[in-house]
Amino acid sequence: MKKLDINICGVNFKNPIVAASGTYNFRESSGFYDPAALGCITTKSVSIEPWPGNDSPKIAETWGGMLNSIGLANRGLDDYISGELKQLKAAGATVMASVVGHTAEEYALVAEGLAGTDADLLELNISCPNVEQGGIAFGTDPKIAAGLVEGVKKVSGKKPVFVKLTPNVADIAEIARAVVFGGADGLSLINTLRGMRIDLKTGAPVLSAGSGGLSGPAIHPVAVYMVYQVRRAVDAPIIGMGGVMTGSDAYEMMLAGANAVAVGTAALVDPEAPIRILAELAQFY
Ligand code: RRO
Repeated sequence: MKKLDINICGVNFKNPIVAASGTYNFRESSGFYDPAALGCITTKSVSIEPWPGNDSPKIAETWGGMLNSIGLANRGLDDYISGELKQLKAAGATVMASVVGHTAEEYALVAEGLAGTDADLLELNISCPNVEQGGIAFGTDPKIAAGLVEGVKKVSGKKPVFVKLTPNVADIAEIARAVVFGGADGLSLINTLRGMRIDLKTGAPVLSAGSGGLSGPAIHPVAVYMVYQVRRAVDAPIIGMGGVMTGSDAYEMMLAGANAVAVGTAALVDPEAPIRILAELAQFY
């Protein structure tokens, strides 16, 4: 296989395929493939204190995808550093730690806590659609988004800081420009699109939280379009994601302007999908 390694903000990625946040879990996923075989593993968003998440049902199926409303369930920063981060680094993986908070100060606290660890990059998740406080509330206003990044960059040391963007805005390029102005080193896009399903028997939403985030092949053309728009707005490296199911989808994302491509929902259908997609992508080079 031709060498596919790339350098993103000074970090070596063995290849351009990345595990998307929230869809990789060391305990389960490492039984299916070696995490060091991918370009990078993005871990589930972590907050300073444990976050319980939403009640079930948290998943609903749709044509061409799924809705989730996990609600940021995670065990907090200390558990992450001594657990999954340590395990992934011991396995030789390149790790992007996804960061979240209820407030801008909480994002900065998590980033500060990660600055001294061997996480390779940070990803600020300002686009989770499933929480009332934090997440998407920071990613839909350019000034608030830029200010949050600025605060994180003051304490994140040498770690490259990516920002994960939401598609639930009128102009994603405007948010991209704002966070790069605030100091972002790179961008990840797109997070999920807000959606809802209704139970025909009860007339009530299927998900306990009401709405959720739509992912999967249904959103792929939206993601390609948004990567294309953002590529024309900023020079920063882009990790493109959204419904990538095959190597062709990944290559299309690269043609739209992504430097690397993350696989999410495909790995929930088939845990080995990222490795298959990598082999398929290699056929294009
Ligand atoms: O945990 C979630 O509900 C979640 C997150 Br943090 C996110 O960024 N995107 C998503 O679809 N779900």
